[in-house]
Amino acid sequence: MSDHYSPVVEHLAEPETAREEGRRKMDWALQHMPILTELRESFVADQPLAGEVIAMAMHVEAKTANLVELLADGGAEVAITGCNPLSTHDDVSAALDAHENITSYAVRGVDDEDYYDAMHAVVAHDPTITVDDGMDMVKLVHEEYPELIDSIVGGAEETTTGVHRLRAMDADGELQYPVFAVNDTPMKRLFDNIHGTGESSLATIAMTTNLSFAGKNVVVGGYGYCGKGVAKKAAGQNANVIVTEVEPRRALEAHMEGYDVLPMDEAAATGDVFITTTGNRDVITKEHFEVMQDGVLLANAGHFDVEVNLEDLEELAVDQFEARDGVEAYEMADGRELNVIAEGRLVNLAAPIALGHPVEVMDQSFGIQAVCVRELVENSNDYAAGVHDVPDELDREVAEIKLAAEGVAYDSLSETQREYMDSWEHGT
Ligand code: RBV
Repeated sequence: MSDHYSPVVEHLAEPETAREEGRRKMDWALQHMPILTELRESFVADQPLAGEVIAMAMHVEAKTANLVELLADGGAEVAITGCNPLSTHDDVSAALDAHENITSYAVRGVDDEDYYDAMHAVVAHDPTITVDDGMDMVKLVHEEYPELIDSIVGGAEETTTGVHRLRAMDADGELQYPVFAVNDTPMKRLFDNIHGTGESSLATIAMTTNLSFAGKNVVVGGYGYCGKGVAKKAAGQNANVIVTEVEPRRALEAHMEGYDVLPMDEAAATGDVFITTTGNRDVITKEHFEVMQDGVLLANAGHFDVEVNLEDLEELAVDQFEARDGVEAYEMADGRELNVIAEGRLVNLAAPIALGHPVEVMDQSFGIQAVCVRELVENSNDYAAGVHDVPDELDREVAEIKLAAEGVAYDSLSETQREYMDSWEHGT
């Protein structure tokens, strides 16, 4: 047991039972995480993170917990809290906190004050490394604990929105330590963002509402990696997919994929289900709510809860009630009811029954996280302050572990082929 103050244990009626349940969830996930399992062997043997203190703000559930334990078993002291007030699983948080080198401050459903108190409590451990999903920890350190920056070797960022914010911070000359853009690696983005977001968002909406996508008009806001996944999987469940976009090439890509592409002003009137994935604010606002059909479902799969403008919706509503667990119905003056899932927070993690992305894809994302943290410690002098792409050999290392675990064999280039590819002199 760790002797640090951990609010999750105080919060639980039966901490011991919760710890056991949290551990059971972690064990199940780990059986399907061959990358973390393989990395664990070398992390335990080599202790690459000995002496490091890692501050994390991530979705505290079973898969993340296995990453946290891997980092701790690699020699680090880890302090963690949530990166969304609704995504924490308290039993997992308690199980993690029982590890002697881990303190978990994450508690589900906390108010803003407790949420930020937990962030401060994590930073009070004097981190040498930060691991974020959304950049909150980097922001807090820079704004309120600049004295820590000199001893921080670097950070790693999980998600599109976090990388976007970090690049903006870097462009302003404000980012004062190196941070790896984990999100932007092939091993993360082509799997987690596409398959993970697509599958878990749709599964969560289906389970939360007990409704089908078949034959419905599903409006996908944004055709980035996440939007592509949501559109593809919705089409696979026999929905008629409508995409909205602001970027001409992405709009064209969606069109050529066979989806309807419409401005949100038009899509609003025909959609049955709306899923936003843009990373921007005000994707669905007052004028859209005014023309929507009775009974629509509104969900957000972007990192922050600003895509569906709930203030506008509250202003229009004459009544509001919980229609089901995780579904809030807003009644309009003309009698229409618009249903918001999981308070407009990222639906695949914040709905009451949400489990986050499937285990297999998180194994990949967290495998990249782990090798990035190792890289920061081993080669810290190679990285100046700023956002860094993850070295390709690290991404390949993780891909190779995964392919071996899946029993997938693949070819390699012969010397002649390699020479051919490297040469500009060959022609007709
Ligand atoms: N994500 N985490 C989970 N731990 O279950 N599911 C999704 C989990 C991450 C995903 O990598 C994405 O980039 C981020 O959550 C958005 O906050």
